[in-house]
Amino acid sequence: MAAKKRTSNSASRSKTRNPKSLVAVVMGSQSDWETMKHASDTLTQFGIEHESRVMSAHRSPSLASEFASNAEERGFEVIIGAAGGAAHLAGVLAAHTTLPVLGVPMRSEALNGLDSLLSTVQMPGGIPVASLAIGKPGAVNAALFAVAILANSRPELREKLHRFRELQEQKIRATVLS
Ligand code: RP5
Repeated sequence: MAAKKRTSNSASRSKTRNPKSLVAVVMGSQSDWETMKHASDTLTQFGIEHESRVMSAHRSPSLASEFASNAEERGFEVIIGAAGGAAHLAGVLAAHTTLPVLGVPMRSEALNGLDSLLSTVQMPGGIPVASLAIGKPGAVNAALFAVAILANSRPELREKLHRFRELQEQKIRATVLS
């Protein structure tokens, strides 16, 4: 419980720490942070300023719509939206911005994330959400996808991405099974 509280505070603090954040990591509940911390950690690994926030499409709808409406003006270039159940946060964020929105379905208790996946991926035509995998792999890949988007106009970031892939492959080539 204490760890959860710290997580929430650190997510809130990041808002004030990073006035020039390029990526917003938005999640529907504090309970999503354990998973979405992997997105934040991956962005940090690439040296990308970002802001992690909790806001909900159904529990704080005004906050979610306000945040997405102002995101472009605030300098964000990508929004990652994570939610579990039929919460549909990424779709709601996407409805209020033309920035790319990357959706991460959270693993849910009742349906193991299938509900989250469908509510994120099945966007009706006209308002796109790029949907990633359920849970931690989706969180990591959302961050890597954000890096790839930002790298289109930042050659140094493209270089980091190439290096990341090279190291990843080297690790696999070096794997010895005993
Ligand atoms: C969604 O409901 C959140 O994204 C979370 O994954 C799920 C459960 O939230 P809590 O009841 O744990 O706050 O809105």
